[in-house]
Amino acid sequence: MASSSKSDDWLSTACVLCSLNCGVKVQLSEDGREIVRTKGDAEHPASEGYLCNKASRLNFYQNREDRLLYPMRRDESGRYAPISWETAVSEIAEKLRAIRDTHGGDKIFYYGGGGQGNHLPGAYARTTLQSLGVRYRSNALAQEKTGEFWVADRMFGGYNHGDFEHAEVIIFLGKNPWQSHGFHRARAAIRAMAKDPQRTLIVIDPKRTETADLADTHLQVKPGRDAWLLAAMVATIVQEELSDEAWLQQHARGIEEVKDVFQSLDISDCASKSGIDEARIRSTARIIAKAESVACFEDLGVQMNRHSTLVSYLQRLLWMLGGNFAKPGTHYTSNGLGNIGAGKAEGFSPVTKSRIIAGLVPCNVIPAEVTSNHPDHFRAMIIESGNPVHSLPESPRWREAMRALELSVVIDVAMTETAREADYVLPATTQYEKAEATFFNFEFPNNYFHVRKPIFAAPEGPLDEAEIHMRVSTALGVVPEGLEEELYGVLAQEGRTAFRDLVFAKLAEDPSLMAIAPGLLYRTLGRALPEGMQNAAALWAVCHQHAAGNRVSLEAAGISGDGMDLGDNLFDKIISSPSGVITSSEDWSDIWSRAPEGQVNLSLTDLLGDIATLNAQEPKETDDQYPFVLSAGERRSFTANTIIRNPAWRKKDMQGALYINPDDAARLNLGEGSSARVSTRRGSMEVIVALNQRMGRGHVSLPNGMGLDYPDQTGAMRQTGVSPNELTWSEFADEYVGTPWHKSVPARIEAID
Ligand SMILES: Nc1nc2c(c(=O)[nH]1)N[C@H]1C(S)=C(S)[C@@H](COP(=O)(O)OP(=O)(O)OC[C@H]3O[C@@H](n4cnc5c(=O)[nH]c(N)nc54)[C@H](O)[C@@H]3O)O[C@H]1N2
Ligand SMILES: Nc1nc2c(c(=O)[nH]1)N[C@H]1C(S)=C(S)[C@@H](COP(=O)(O)OP(=O)(O)OC[C@H]3O[C@@H](n4cnc5c(=O)[nH]c(N)nc54)[C@H](O)[C@@H]3O)O[C@H]1N2
Ligand code: SF4
Ligand SMILES: [Mo]
Repeated sequence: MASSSKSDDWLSTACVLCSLNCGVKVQLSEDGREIVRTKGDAEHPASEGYLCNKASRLNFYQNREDRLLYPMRRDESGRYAPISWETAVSEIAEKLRAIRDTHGGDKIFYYGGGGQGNHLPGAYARTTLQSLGVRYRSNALAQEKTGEFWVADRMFGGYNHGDFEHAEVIIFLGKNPWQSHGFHRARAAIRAMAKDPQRTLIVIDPKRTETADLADTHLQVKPGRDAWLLAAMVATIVQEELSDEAWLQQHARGIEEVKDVFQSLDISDCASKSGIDEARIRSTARIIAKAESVACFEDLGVQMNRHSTLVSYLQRLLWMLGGNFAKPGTHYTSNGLGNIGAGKAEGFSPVTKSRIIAGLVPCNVIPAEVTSNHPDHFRAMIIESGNPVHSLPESPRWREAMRALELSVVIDVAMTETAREADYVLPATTQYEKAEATFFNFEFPNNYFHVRKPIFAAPEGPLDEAEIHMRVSTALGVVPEGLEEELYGVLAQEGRTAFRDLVFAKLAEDPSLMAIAPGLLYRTLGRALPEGMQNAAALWAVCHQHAAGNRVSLEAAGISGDGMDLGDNLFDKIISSPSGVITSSEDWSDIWSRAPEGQVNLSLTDLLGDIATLNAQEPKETDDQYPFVLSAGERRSFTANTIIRNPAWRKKDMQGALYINPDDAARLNLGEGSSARVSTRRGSMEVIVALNQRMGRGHVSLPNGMGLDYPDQTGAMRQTGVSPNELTWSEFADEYVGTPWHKSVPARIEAID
């Protein structure tokens, strides 16, 4: 890394290593090619200057030996060779058209929509997808959050978040925010919770995490047994009559059905199955029931685990019985641009008939939707900003599915594990070479949006995803000739209002143009935006859509305008605010307008039916052959999915060790740094062992995002650590939404001499 900086200029951007996208200020090297200094951006409305340890390593994302610079095509021998954009686009369009014409556009599957920092490609992909009549799509949300989205949507009419900063009782359920964040300024906020004697921090996790170290109560549940623990807590509140009846009468419906089920639950049976003492469960439930305010965060420890959708429901009942919704310090649904987390169930996938939530096919069934002989199986796949061969369950089966496709196209910045199985690989500009943004904004009462300017010029070769999609659509013949020039001409000569009138008139005349609208905006409005901001053009449409239904919250945030000027003013405000801007200001009472019929719906009958069976179920995660529970894919201080591939970015845990309790290790003759074999029903991998007192006996963990190839000094590919999904399998998943049970995989550990 170069050491001298270009100047004293601090450029505003955002960290792209987790969903929070904290505001970052960076200084570049004199040649303008490297990030040499980073600091938190105090002007950012949500992160307010905060950064975690990872942001200082962002240069490893931008500057990489494995950067894709040319479109690549796989030849018969399996090797990849560079081809021109013209060849790539025309061949891909030709093949897509043939599949659509012979089998239908619904046989072309899209996996993408953005990773942790880039959701604009998701908007531009519509240009290709709607041109082809693509119907089915998915992304990583459908292997973690769809169960939670679905439950939240049925109960509250939207995805809910907690007001952790102001809650009296904070619950982290299968969540280690010390390492994984998930809400803004997490480490600072957790420290403040721990220090304040008026507040109670409860952590539910089989592992003694860094977050648990700071907790008042750590419930070390047996891995995979959260359903029993939570059911026992809810039953305590019901049976001891601790719920807030007056509030529930006013704001909720279905309480009687809920009480009926929990009234007859055997709490001591649930307690013994969960591994937590009944008296402790009862006393913790009383603290939660009696608190002025409670906020809870569930994450992968339960979402990628047994009973995951049920647990998403149970934890909500736990705090709902105390009325912890739509009040400061409790939970809310937020109002943001875009609508990530709108978890409606919308039909089923064509082959396996799996439930589609939020428009996303469950990730675990995608390979089966490809390799089947069913007439409706997927025949082509476009994958963008995702690395599913590595990140989804059962990598071997994914590789097989990729090779079974008639056409596979990957759009990425690097030659990933997924790219290496594709027919064509198209190089995209990085998130620091184009204007970018995410829709992961869940703040309340003030919500914000942040568009970042690029900080680097793109090298020759890679293109913005918007340009790629527009070229493919043009080759598909769906872009009317002359339209782009006509629109741009009006914009350049007559200005934005005339442009807007013309755009909406054209759309009214021919609604099929909606399909290519994002790409057209990129090519027209984008060209007229301030330098570097072209990729933000699609947001203009998003702003108009948002403005149409949110005048009050926009005006309260200081954004106004007559009629349709409101959308333009919102857009202009966003693109001229380098550190982000508040786009919504609401009151707690506004939350009720989003709730179904103005009330919370407590009674989800399918899940209540499951609760009634908990006493009859005998949980058993392990057996003689696989006696350990493996948590496959833990967040650690230097993991960030597969966003950075160079192993040198890590300052600790370079190999991504298997964490194991020292007593277990001794029994297996394993010492610090020794090699072991981890085997599951699906596969077997060699790992390096690290003794770790935080792990309970019988519980081991492997980090997330490891096992990536990266060239060493000689250019030879080297793999660091192991990829957890060589060990997982597709069917080991939630019955409602297919979220995989990665956090309780039965495993065997053996020493290697
Ligand atoms: N450093 C870092 N931060 C990240 C990421 C990253 O890769 N690295 N990725 C981001 C992404 S995409 C996500 S989705 C989030 C995920 O963030 P988290 O969900 O917090 O991350 P994990 O470490 O996967 O799992 C959380 C906890 O679940 C616990 N757990 C395991 N089994 C059980 C169980 O049976 N019951 C309970 N109650 N807990 C259990 C684990 O011990 C662990 O402490 O992190 C985000 N932040
Ligand atoms: N066993 C196990 N598996 C897991 C998990 C686990 O806990 N255990 N965690 C899961 C979770 S929660 C998640 S969210 C997923 C994440 O898995 P994925 O959704 O596959 O996401 P990333 O690893 O973030 O991959 C993002 C891809 O985008 C590429 N990229 C970066 N910038 C750009 C850009 O500007 N344009 C384009 N086109 N591409 C870009 C990166 O190179 C990378 O290939 O992993 C999941 N997999
Ligand atoms: S919490 Fe850390 S990794 Fe996440 S965006 Fe902020 S600085 Fe980046
Ligand atoms: Mo995730």
